[in-house]
Amino acid sequence: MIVKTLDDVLGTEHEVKGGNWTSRRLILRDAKMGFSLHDTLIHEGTETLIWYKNHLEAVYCIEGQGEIEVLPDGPTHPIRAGTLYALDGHEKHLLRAFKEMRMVCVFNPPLTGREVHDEHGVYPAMLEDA
Ligand code: 9YT
Repeated sequence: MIVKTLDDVLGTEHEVKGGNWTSRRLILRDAKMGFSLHDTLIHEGTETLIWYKNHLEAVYCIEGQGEIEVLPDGPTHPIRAGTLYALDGHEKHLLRAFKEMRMVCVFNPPLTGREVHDEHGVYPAMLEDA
């Protein structure tokens, strides 16, 4: 059984800063749960291009306000506390935060822990074996 708190992650290598966001990675691939789980802050006033072509991601907003625009033609969905979106089609998207958003993010396959987006908004398939 795994028990930890956000404080256990803050200030460690599993608090990953991605420019527009800070991802506090609570459960990672090495936990062998089949998913990773992150408590992520999307910083206010930012717009981030994201394309998880190698991963499925579900995102549940628990604080803040923003929107997600599916590329290339929309739609655009508002996001506020209580909104869930799940990228079950590997949708390329723009994520905008009007007020800092706090998101609970789940990835399948799980992240190894160190991933940041490349210039296309993509995470590599499996960084730790690279
Ligand atoms: C919502 C989203 O995809 N934000 C980017 C960071 C990512 N969720 C992560 O690595 O925690």
